[in-house]
Amino acid sequence: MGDSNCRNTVQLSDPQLFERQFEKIMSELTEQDMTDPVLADALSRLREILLYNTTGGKRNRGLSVIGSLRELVQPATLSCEEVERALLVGWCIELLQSFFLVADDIMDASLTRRGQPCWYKKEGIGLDAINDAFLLEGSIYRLLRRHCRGQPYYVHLLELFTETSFQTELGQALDLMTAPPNKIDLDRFTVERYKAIVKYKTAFYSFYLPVAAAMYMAGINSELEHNNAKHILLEMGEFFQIQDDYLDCYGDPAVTGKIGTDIQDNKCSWLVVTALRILTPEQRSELQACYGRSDAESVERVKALYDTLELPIRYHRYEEESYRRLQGLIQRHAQNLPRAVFLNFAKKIYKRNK
Ligand code: GPP
Ligand code: MG
Ligand code: MG
Ligand code: MG
Repeated sequence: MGDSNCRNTVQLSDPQLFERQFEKIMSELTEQDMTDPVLADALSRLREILLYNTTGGKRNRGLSVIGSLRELVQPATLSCEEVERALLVGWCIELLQSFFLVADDIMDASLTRRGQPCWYKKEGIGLDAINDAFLLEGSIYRLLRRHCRGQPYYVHLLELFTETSFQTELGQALDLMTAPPNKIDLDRFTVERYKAIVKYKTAFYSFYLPVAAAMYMAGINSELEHNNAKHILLEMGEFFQIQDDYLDCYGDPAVTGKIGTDIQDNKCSWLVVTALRILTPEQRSELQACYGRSDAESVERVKALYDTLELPIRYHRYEEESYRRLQGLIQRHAQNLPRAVFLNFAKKIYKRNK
């Protein structure tokens, strides 16, 4: 990606540099990589897919690669090329996220994402979006190959991306199997099942992946160090998904950019798992009658029950507790790793509303 970008932009912040890289990444993927003229239509489709699905997010995952690397090595010792590669690996995580979201929205029958219609909901797209998701995934490995092939950590990154994808797909399988349409069985929604779903479908790719990528880029390969980091990051990931579940029902779609579907989809959400631990037999029958149904009245009755059970108050209490527990974990497990790697991440997610 040339050092001219680097020389002229030393004063720019990481987020600004990150955004600037997007155009170049698009042109690499859609103009430079594949030059056979018969592919022109497919490549312009890829451009559209990238523009629609890889923009408009919070960028927490993507930016945390460079953010973590700056804590793991002396920032002054990082060359322009190393900074660019960390931003690029950050974009690969954003692409992985777009790949998952395009597919997840089809599976969850969602309507909006990042404040616009889900990609599969767009006129003329429909289930062709499945192939579009594959293109987003494939783009990751083209970029890694082009930019990181000569680096000592290349194989580590490849294994990390493929392993993390597999873990996420297993998590998604658990999520879907625990929420079969039209088969309401509240006994399925246990705390153990909940924890397994969120660890695999969210925590590995959203939290461990970006920090582990930065660790490999900094030459930190030891299994012990990776396990220490994983311990803290998976806990953070669990809390992040609990927030996502809370916001699915209580978030403002104008802020989150998505309309919740968990109640209609019969999902094993933190809200239903928490409700099940405290409700009376009468309230349980009410839940049994209304959960996993798509009519507005049933959804409203479930929400009314959540309100009666004071789930927002319980959630905020849980958030405080979780923050304290995490601080303890960071003190105990971040022995050789700078605590700032984890604290920066924690700062971004606690008390979020989107
Ligand atoms: C979040 O679940 C998990 C993912 C987006 C991973 C999907 C994995 C695949 C292999 C496709 P969610 O459905 O609660 O997210 P959201 O609320 O953003 O739809
Ligand atoms: Mg979803
Ligand atoms: Mg989902
Ligand atoms: Mg959700």
